[in-house]
Amino acid sequence: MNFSDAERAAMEQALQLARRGVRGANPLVGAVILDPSGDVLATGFHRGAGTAHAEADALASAAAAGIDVDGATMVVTLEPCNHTGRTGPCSQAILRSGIARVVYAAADTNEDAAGGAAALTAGGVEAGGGLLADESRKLNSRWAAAMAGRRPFVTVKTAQTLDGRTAAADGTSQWITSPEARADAQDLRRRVDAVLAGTGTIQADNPRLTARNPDGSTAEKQPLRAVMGHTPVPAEAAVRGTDGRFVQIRTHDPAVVLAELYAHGVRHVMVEGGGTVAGAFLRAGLADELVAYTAPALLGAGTAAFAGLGIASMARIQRWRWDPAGGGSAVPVGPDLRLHLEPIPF
Ligand code: AOF
Ligand code: ZN
Repeated sequence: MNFSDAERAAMEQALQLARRGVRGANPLVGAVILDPSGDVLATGFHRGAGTAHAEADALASAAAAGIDVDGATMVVTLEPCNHTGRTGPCSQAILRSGIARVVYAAADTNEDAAGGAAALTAGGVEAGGGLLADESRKLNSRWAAAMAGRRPFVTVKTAQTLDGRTAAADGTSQWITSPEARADAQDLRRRVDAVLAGTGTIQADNPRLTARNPDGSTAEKQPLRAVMGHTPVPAEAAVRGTDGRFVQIRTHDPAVVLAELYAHGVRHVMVEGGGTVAGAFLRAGLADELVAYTAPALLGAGTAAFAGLGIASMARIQRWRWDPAGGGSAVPVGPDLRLHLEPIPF
């Protein structure tokens, strides 16, 4: 398929829009609708798992503005999906809309969602991909790796002092970060499918691992609460809860944990502690992003946030880089900083 200059410019714009979404179980996707002369009619982007897809968002904003998209072109950074997941298939929404042509960047490699381009073509819409495909793939490389590996996307989250401690030497850890930072972390819990901790954290802190609303009430959507490790979780442990959304996976191998969670339908897991479990995911190369709430406070001793990583020599140091997408690389939250990092592929 040949692409016009207007479509190329629209794809650049769609990639910028995509970056406004929140990283996680879903790819970052942006969409721009052009009229036949190449003028922008409407734009949209995907805000994160569970919300409207970019195409549906763009169609909705056109409809809200009373704009007719009959005969228009949809420029989108990912092949439109063809499945009913948390929302309906974009391929069908586009067919219903009267859009005449769809230009996308990268193909959708999620086997559940694939087939959108073929469905559009079969429905009489001209559809073709490959425009700025590398840029789109780069934006979603970690999502694509999780998809290809049939495993959940992994966010490792810590709440630490400036010197990387998650608890003092006597075991106390409440509270290193501010109420604002803790509320922000609850926002993450409400977005993921599962929250994971090790048996050591369960014994030390007896956490609930539930998602709470800003007012402290229990959130409507609860993540699966998962514990990894061999030590049995006591019958009275808070993490067991009463809703049946609890699993203990008796292994120390992050890959086994992810396979098990994927089989439970989990597509995004947040690893929340402690240092042994976080370190194990980093060592295995199975951490897709790092969210480190960092308080301007020092302990000089105590539990290290990534103790399990245990690298002894500079030659083997694990370097990360700032991730500007998904809410910014360093964002003040109350008196603390939320640092957002991505792994450098090795
Ligand atoms: C699109 N446009 O903006 C996105 C797509 O659970 P769901 O319903 O949100 O579906 C998630 C899958 O849909 C995701 O894994 C990917 O294959 C596709 N994401 N597709 O057409 C979008 N975010
Ligand atoms: Zn879709």
